[in-house]
Amino acid sequence: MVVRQLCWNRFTRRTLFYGVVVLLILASFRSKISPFFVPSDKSNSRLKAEDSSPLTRQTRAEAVKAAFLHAYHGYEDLNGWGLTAFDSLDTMLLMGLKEEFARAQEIVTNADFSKSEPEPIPYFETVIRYLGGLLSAYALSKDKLFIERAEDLVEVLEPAFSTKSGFPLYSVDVVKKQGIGSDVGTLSEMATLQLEYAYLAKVTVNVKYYNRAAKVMDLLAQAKLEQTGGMLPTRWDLTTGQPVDRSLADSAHEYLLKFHLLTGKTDKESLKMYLRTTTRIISDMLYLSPTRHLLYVSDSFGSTFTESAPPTLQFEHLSCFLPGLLALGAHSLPLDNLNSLGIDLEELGNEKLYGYAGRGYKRLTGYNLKQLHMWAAEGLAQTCWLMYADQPTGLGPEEVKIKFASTDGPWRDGPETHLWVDAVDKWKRSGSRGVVPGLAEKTPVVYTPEERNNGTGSGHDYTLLKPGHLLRPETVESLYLLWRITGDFKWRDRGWNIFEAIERETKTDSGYATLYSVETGGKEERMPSYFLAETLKYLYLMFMEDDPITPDQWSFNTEAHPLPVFEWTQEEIKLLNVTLG
Ligand code: DMJ
Repeated sequence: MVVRQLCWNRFTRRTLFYGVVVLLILASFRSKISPFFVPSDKSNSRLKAEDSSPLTRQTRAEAVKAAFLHAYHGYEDLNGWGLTAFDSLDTMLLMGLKEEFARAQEIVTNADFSKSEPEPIPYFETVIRYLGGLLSAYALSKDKLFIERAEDLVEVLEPAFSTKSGFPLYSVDVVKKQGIGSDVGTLSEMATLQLEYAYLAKVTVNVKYYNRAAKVMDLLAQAKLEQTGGMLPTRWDLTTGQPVDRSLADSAHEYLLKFHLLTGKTDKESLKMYLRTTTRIISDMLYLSPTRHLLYVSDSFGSTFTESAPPTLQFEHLSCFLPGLLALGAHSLPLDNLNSLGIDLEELGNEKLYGYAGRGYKRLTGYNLKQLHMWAAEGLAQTCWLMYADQPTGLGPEEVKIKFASTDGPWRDGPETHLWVDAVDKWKRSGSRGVVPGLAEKTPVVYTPEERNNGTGSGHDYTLLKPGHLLRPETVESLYLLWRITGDFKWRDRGWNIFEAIERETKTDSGYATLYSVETGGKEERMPSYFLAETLKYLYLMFMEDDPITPDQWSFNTEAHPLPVFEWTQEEIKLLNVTLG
């Protein structure tokens, strides 16, 4: 899993004739459809003139809002501080839910961060949910209460930084004021704080907060990554600040791009790290399934540093943030002209240093990188959506295992290669005819109960490893971003189908419930706060009339709390000692 430990897709084409007709139609009302819709390149332009009517969109947005209200009465808590209220603040502001917001403000005002139940509190979850929620509420309301409480919270979290390296520990005992955790940290849990601390530093002009974010970025930039070809691995030594394994799973990767975007594209190191990560993913971790040719992302056994490392074939729901992230990068960065930023991809991947992985960097220089990233984003997003559409419930499983025709490869560079980039190379060499590998439109295959029971169904080239559905946001997050970035209505329609399935399959008298199985249903008594903070927010923004959260002006933290893009002023650069890479 290239999981965000917590994952991107799109493209096709039409004839020039249809393209022109559709674009003319779109041009007449595009500001209403997608305020920052940018016509994509031609491979990306299968735009359907099948937009739902404004009335339908409005009805859909209202339906999502009603779901939010219903869910808000079901409640999950963490730390005993009212997690759902904190995590839901900005969704309420975006939905215009004044009464609920006022009540949640009370909870924020009265929360006592010096006590918690249970003890100790997880650092990462507290940052992305509570701190992210407070900061986003401030950005949208300008109510200083949220900044005051954010500072109170950050103070309570300080003991997490009692490490030699400057990476935080796993958790904090807020009563004893002690950081708690093992000497080995997990990437996402120790390197997903940079957006929140940088924005807090911007608003308060407090160097302490800026240093926390900058230190983590510096540590990542200085890590010795020869063994992983420039990619950040999962487990790190919290004393030395260096990686201790080669496994490539994780999603603190998301913050590499988003930190660069949040800080007005001024930090070059984060951009370079993002380019290394995505080059490694695209060159070595994207595969095609054997029969339907679904594009998926998978970790490798051991290290992908060597040519022979086969993929684990595991594909997780958590990885489905990747198509959205790739699309966002392709939309926001001059990937087709990195020279304009003084960046040379081949140099970034120095073959001498990175060995086999270095060759991947060289290989990608032969492509229009913006286009390649968008292809990857589209193909992956289609697979993420199919994982939903293939199931009788219409909801996606937590994890699948992709089937493989032969267990011993070849995984790459052979005639039967399953590595996506090999297939794209071959397609390109043969004149780029037809659809890009992994991007052909797929039809969902839903097995009948008999086929499931007798194991006679055919068409799915995967089996369910973890069949539950956890109301997670990653797939709708990517569908939302693909819709906003490409303007292709199919992504939004797919989002609506998912919302309908949520309503049909998971609604309870008091909220919404996770499912034991996407095949047979069966509700568990659990409704995670991210369902309100993320899943319903992305769905709502997809349908609301004028989505104010434009990707050029806002950056979502990993819990979908939007923070406004900013640039450091000269004075702040001096006061905070900001280094602009
Ligand atoms: C959320 O808390 C965040 O999206 C996090 O980054 C990953 N896990 C959950 C949702 O699946």
